Amino acid sequence: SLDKIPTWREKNRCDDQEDGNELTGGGGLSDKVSLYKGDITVLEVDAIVNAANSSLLGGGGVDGCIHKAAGSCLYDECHSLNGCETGKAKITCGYDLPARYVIHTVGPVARGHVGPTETNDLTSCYQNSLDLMKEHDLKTVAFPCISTGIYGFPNEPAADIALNTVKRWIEENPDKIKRVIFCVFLETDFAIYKKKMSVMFQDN
Ligand code: AR6
Repeated sequence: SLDKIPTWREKNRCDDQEDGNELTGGGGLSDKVSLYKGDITVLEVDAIVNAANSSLLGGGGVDGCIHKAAGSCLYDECHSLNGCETGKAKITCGYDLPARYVIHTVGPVARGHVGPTETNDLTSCYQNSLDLMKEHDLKTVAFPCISTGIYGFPNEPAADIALNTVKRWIEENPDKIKRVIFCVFLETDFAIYKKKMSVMFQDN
């Protein structure tokens, strides 16, 4: 369950104690984020985010894994949603998943190119997903590295957008979310997130 996934602060507890910081637990930004490497479909959270395509009818990558684990009722509900535009998000039940809901968002097709459109669209994916969480009063969420697989968004700038957008959203909505798990699948993304999170979530 979620108790087994440490928050960023818990993971860096030794450093905290050496620095003499108070372990208040629950207040700051680093109490609300986690870095997890593995399959997003096993996570027992209120919602997992799916890196879908505009048809919302499934595909490869994390989308294929989520549909396989959730079962065919997810396809049926997605079929009733009439697709989703790039940067937007729609919510469904989680069906056979341990997660209660799935938030389907459509990342930009970048094919290696990061311009203003790709940047804005990827930012919107994270923002609109978190706005849906708030709207439905959901408190714990896991994000995959949206657009960085089949859609070809370069990993490093994608991680910057994911982390900065989530950080800003939590700061603007301090009571609305309990935990955001950055669920990476590849070792390269794990290393990128770890490095950036160490700088961003040091002592707050
Ligand atoms: N759990 C967590 N992350 C995963 C998993 C998993 N089980 N499987 C793959 N990833 P991608 P995109 C990672 O390609 O780039 C689909 O066909 C993967 O390593 O799934 O947004 C859709 O239908 C990568 O880091 O999504 C769309 O057509 C990340 O998830 C298209 O692909 C995203 O890679 C969307 O492409």
